[in-house]
Amino acid sequence: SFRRIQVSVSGMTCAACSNSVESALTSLNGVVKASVALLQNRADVTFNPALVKDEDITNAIENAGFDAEVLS
Ligand code: 9UX
Repeated sequence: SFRRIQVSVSGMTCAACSNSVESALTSLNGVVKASVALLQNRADVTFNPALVKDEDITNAIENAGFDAEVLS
């Protein structure tokens, strides 16, 4: 079954920021859904845990230029 996590994302200041985080997450093979809420500083990510680890999610966000911490 898929795993769904909430990630705290800091450093996003505009809609282009949240769009780029969303694109970075969606482009990971194994991520089935990613939605980023700019005002809440949150990413909601659903993925196949056989293909993606939590750390891959935070690395992708950090590589896009933001700080990330898994909340749940
Ligand atoms: Mo606009 Mo968001 O330059 O960093 S993409 S503030």
